[in-house]
Amino acid sequence: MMSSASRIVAQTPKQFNKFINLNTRYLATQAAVNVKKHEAKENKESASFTMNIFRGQAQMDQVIPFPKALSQDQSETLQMTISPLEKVFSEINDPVKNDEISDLDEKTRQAFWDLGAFSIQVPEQYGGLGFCNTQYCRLVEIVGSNDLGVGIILGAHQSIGFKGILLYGTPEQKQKYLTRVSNGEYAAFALTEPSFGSDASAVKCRAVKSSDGSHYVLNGSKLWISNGGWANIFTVFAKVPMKNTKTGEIEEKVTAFIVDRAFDGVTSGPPEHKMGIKCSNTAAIYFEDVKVPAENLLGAEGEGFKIAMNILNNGRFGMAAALSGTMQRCIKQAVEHANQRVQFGKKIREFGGIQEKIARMAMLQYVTQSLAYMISGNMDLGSQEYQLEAAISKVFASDSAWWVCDESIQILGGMGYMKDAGLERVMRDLRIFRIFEGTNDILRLFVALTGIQYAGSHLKELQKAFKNPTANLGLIFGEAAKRATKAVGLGPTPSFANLVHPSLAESANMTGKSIETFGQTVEGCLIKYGRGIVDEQFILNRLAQSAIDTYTSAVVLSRASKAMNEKTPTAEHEMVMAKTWCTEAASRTKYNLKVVKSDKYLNTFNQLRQISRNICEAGKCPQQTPLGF
Ligand code: MYA
Repeated sequence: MMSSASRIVAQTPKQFNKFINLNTRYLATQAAVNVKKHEAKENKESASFTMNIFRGQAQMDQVIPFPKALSQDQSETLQMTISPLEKVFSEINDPVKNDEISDLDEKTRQAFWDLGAFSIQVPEQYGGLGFCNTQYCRLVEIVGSNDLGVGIILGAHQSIGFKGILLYGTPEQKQKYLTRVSNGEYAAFALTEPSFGSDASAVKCRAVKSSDGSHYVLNGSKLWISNGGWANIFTVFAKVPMKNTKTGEIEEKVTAFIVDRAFDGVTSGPPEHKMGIKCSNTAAIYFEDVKVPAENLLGAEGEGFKIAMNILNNGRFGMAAALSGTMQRCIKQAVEHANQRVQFGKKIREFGGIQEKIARMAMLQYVTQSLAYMISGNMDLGSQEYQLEAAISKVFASDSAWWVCDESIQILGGMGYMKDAGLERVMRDLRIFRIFEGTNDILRLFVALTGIQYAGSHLKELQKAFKNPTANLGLIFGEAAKRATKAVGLGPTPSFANLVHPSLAESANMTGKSIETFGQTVEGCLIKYGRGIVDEQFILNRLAQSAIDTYTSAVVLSRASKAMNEKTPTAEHEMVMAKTWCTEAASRTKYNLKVVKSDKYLNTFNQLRQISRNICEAGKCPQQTPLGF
């Protein structure tokens, strides 16, 4: 189908001028978005599926085929590790006790250390298991199905605590610290401060280099640090004053350090009292004139923000893995109940209301698990471009697990509400997952804005041509017109039906249609809002939701196709789940993309803004009861 822009190009001179005006305006707004805070990035092709849907393109390299990341050897090693881990959970770890005492007793801690569960991805030369992301994913899924509190202790340690050393450490730093974090010493990631949570560049902790360059003097405090009270080794982010080589001015730039509790001036506060994940330790950390040796700089001065973001990106799929396990556990409990509970003369599994719940819970778990293995597999195969997908996996998993746990409780009814059922603990544990490691709200905006920025960067070259249309008429008529339509997603409807199992071709076509509409809608939003799109959170959230629905559809199509092609015992079941997911995701996307273009709905957004302002100004719900007092 021809797009509106390409139809204009093909028609009259008047319409051609309209095309130029439209695109000049569009390109100007694109440029404005690109320089939101930073210079426009290079016009670089991304291998990320999610990035490319913002241009209306289906880039399938990192989606189909489903990544096969493990060698025979790795599979066998993994299988040998699974049963000892399950044994510790069934015989030693007691989630109820952990929750009650808000701690993990010494015997249980030691059992996890002995297994190597604290250093799953540390190379063997430093005392770890040397596992890849996919192997880690499988183990974490088991952790998540047993005890999320333990998951946080393990995750805060290795997913973020020492991950910076693994990714950015010098050989000396690795030798010195990875051996310690694999051998009984806890690590923690210290980013959040009393004055910020989401706004990670607003770091106030400060480190000033000594005049002889031998060390930095670190001051400041960090808040809500998981493992904070137990850790000996911290990855700390602090601002360092440094000279801008271009302007000569002194600027404060976020920088990463490895800080040892043994350094004078490092202290931590008492454990926080939390709603859930109680056995994990959360505490404030204080740094008072701490002398951090220069060799403990992690990466280069001023690179700390990127390092922090990349550590978080690198570990986020772990949350999807853990929560896939949690959902499995909740579903199992709900199904056991539905299979035996009789009401109104029938097992409750026979009722449509229960069937819909179970089916939806199962699909959410299937999608989450697919995301975890898709992302970890791609990472193992060398992908460097997974930050949007990782953010999506975290948002999707934590929203889904919350809903699945809630519905499990609903299926159990009154029994589900009782402490003995164990689901209320899981629910309390789960609540934080939508908040930490980047709130879901912030990560949705991150997905939308990063995608928009990427789509915009592709029009730089064309923008130059439009600055001098006479001289570049050929370019505009020829290549540029083609690129303009393609770059913004206005080419023919992207199709990848040929890449999936024939039984899923129709679903792939639906997803392709979503990608086309998505690219067009992103373009339309940019034309309309220009740089102001960064402040249109009602719209950005709907774009993010559409990106999530579209990416998850592609991922399950890939996984179910693999199952169908390999004729696995559950292939038909997976195929039905994938089809159902794609149909519903495509109609949500159609709706969400319609909403952001419709005056009626935009007016509703204004009304919502107004309602919120009224409440905030009153500081409460301002209306009286209908009784008038
Ligand atoms: S740890 C604390 C977690 N905290 C956060 O996650 C902070 C959230 N905030 C942010 O992520 C950022 O501040 C946001 C951007 C996204 C808001 N990847 O101008 P900008 C680049 C790559 O947009 P800002 C915890 O909770 C961007 O492209 N690059 O920045 C413990 C730009 O680059 P350029 C990124 O508006 C929980 C530049 O940075 C990313 O200031 C314990 C500036 O961008 C990114 N993500 O903010 C969990 N973001 O200059 C335990 C930005 O080139 C683990 N950029 O254009 C549990 C695990 C599960 C269990 C495991 C069991 C074993």
